[in-house]
Amino acid sequence: MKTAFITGVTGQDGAYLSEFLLKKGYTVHGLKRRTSLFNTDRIDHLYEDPHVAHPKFVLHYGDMTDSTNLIRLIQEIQPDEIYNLAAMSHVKVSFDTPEYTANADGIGTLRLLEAIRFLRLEKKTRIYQASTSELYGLVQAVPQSETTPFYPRSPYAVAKLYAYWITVNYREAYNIFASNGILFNHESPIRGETFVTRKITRAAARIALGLQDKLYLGNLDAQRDWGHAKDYVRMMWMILQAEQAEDWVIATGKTTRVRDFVRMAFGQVGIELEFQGAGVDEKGYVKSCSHPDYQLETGKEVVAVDPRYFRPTEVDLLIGDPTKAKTKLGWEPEYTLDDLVKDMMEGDIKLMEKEQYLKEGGYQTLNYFE
Ligand code: NDP
Ligand code: GDR
Repeated sequence: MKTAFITGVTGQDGAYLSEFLLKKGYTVHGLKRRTSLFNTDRIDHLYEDPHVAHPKFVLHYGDMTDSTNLIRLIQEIQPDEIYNLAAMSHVKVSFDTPEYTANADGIGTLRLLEAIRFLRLEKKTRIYQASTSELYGLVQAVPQSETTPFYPRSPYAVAKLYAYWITVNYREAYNIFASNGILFNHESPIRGETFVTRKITRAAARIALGLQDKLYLGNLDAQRDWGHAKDYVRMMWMILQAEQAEDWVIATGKTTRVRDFVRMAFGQVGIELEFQGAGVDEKGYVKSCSHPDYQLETGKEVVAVDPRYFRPTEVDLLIGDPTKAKTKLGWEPEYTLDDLVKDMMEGDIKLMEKEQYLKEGGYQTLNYFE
């Protein structure tokens, strides 16, 4: 059976991909960072006691900024497939940490490719690079496909642009099976809490349960092509099983505004929202945007805009064209946006009910939001 090495194994996609590959019989090795608190919540259910003989799921300490660590691990593991999912993946945070983002997301990819070359694994090891729809940035054309020009709009996207092209270059120069998946936004109940969909579903659940009063968001008019992470990790694997290494757009082909995602999520807990407008007033102050008469508690506004969440340069419109993936690899997403919102809301309602229980028992609960 095959052996896979997943960087970013503790993240949303790393967790779903590990589950997927283990079910297929792979031995999965994952790269995790040393942190002062445990960071393995998403993969704890896959954990195997390292003392058993021939464990199928093995974690290794490491970091995308540490070449010698990556070379040593790849030498030891001798993977058939590498999935490079590790990244500082938050677009807004990349404006605060641009140099680190370039190092981890851009040069980190080079480090893996160099390890394959240096260890002479070109014929054995295939590599998947987690590229992104953020590469399209400032709209050049829609829907965005494999041939649409890139125009990155953040330090994150610029770092990922380097990673995209170095992957193509190593494929052409050294004949490495190296493919980019240009994935559009994909979400799930285990999405990071500071990405907009999860921030919304958590807040909708918390507000419905009386744990939080208000949700502050940034640009409500951005449009995203949102899919379910489970559908997208399946495609990562398909990309590495293809006959030849190529680059692939993975998307649903539909786009939705942030404000409409808000409406859908709150609708799941019986809160019908009407938006009065969005943004900040002429002095730059937060402007109310949700209708004050929502059905649970008249007179209370639940969504407002806070400019701290605006980005210095925004990506306004993403809508992908997944025709190539569908026709050449037979990929079809199983989840609709409605299914996704329901899945996320169910997850967060369960989680917040637990929190409510703790709060009623007098225990400290989460009080930090971003
Ligand atoms: P997450 O932010 O959930 O996970 C990122 C993972 O990378 C985490 O395991 C994180 O570790 C790890 N990581 C971050 N920095 C380093 C580092 N320096 N060294 C080693 N590991 C590191 O991202 P997703 O799972 O959502 O996304 C997976 C990949 O796909 C990322 O590269 C992202 O940029 C890309 N992508 C994501 C899309 C999406 O919509 N989700 C769309 C297109 C591309 P830790 O847990 O310790 O923080
Ligand atoms: P994105 O995802 O930047 O597309 O990157 P995110 O969910 O952070 O933002 C989507 C859109 O929502 C707007 N927005 C807010 N965003 C956040 N995070 N918080 C807010 O309060 C808020 N209010 C409005 C944003 O301005 C933006 O327009 C994600 C990441 O997973 C990347 O790693 C990946 O490459 C891309 O998706 C595809």
